[in-house]
Amino acid sequence: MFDKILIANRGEIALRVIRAAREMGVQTVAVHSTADTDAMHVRMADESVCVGPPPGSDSYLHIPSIIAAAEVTGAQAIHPGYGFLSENAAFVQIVEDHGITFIGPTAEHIRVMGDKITAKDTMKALGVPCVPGSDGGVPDLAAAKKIGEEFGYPVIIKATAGGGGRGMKVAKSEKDMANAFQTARAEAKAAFGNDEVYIEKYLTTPRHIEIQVFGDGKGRAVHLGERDCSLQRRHQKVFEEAPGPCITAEERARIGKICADAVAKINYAGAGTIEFLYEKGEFYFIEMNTRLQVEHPVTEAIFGVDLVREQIRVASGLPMSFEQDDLTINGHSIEVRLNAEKLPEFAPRPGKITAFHAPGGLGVRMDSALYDGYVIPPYYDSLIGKLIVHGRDRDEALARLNRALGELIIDGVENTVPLFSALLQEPAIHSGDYNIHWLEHWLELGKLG
Ligand code: MV4
Repeated sequence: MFDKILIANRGEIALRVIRAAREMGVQTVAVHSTADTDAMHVRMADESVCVGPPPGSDSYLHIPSIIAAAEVTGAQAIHPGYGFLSENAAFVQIVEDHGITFIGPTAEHIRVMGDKITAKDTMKALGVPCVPGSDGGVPDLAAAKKIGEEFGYPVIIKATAGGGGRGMKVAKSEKDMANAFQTARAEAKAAFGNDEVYIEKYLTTPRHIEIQVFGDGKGRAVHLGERDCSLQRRHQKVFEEAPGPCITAEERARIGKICADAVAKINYAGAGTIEFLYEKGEFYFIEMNTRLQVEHPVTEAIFGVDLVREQIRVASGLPMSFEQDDLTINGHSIEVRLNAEKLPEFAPRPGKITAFHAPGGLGVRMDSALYDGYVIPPYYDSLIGKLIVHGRDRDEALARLNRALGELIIDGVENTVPLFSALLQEPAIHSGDYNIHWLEHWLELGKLG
């Protein structure tokens, strides 16, 4: 096991990693920008290093400073959290070249899954069901129209270098194709410096279901069921749950085994998430995320495992502490994302927290780096915390969420708490009958004003 690791991140996820490391007897090094001198992750780590000025590109994303911080503190490994450098294959390569262990998959696995066509080809070859569409890149408009005819409209044009919803265009019919195709290409070129696109049949009302996988890097892997993350706004998840309200035990076992077998076959190491669209009882692979995800706690809650502890174990060469047969689901868990944003526009609102009180009690977990008097800087993501509840069943989890939101106090900055209070009044939330478009429709109806 490592003696000391560095956490190349901030906020709640830095705390999350520090907590796991401390329980394992592993020393921690925080890095921080000059805007984060008073941040909780700096206080909670055993040591800290200032890595640069406030903008992420000059600090949390500045590879030479992060490597230097690991070298001067003698950290043997780096945990990237999510975002920032977590899916940067070049960073992983540099870390390893300096004799430091990256707590996560190999640079090659990150590279393969970062290119969305290569990711899909790889998954398809491994037996994972994919959305029907072009085999690889679509070179020109004529080829695009051929795909539209072959698979039938609507189709969606996606950037190979994209992901997470960036650089996508829907063509409803052949009339739309010229415009959609050229726009998708131009936007891909501008955003990623790569205009390669691929085309898929557009699924109109799917749910977003993602499978948590975990590999030891030596050919063993397990799955930890699914999360339903269909409640999103502009590709930002706001409410996530596990298990999925619409997924049966048989479906879970089947798609879970397909995913675990796939990542076992490629010797995948650590935590990964295989994203699917789910419609009419079928799963369609869209992307794989090669990192720990924001919403990992709902999986931890129902399986009773510590995914960060497992990441650190596997990175240090130890085996995972469970096998597939050890993993059984207990109850239901829901996470809501607390963002410092003004509703109904979701406009970022940095500023000073004048009062903070975290809810507690049975089945309540609050992952947040907030404290009384903390000043949220304007430079980073607006996520200020995650409230995770766990109940014996979905109804109990929803009741517990309602109760915990009532106890929570975040004064001084506008935040997304009122969104969840309003959602808890909605029959569709209680029945679980929603898809990826439900939240945006609901917001358009002016439910938040
Ligand atoms: C799709 C789709 C419909 N059909 N692909 C958006 C994020 C990116 N990971 C993939 N996305 C989608 N891909 C096909 N073939 C609809 C979406 C999509 C979506 C997916 C998950 C969650 C929310 C979404 C919101 C709009 C569109």
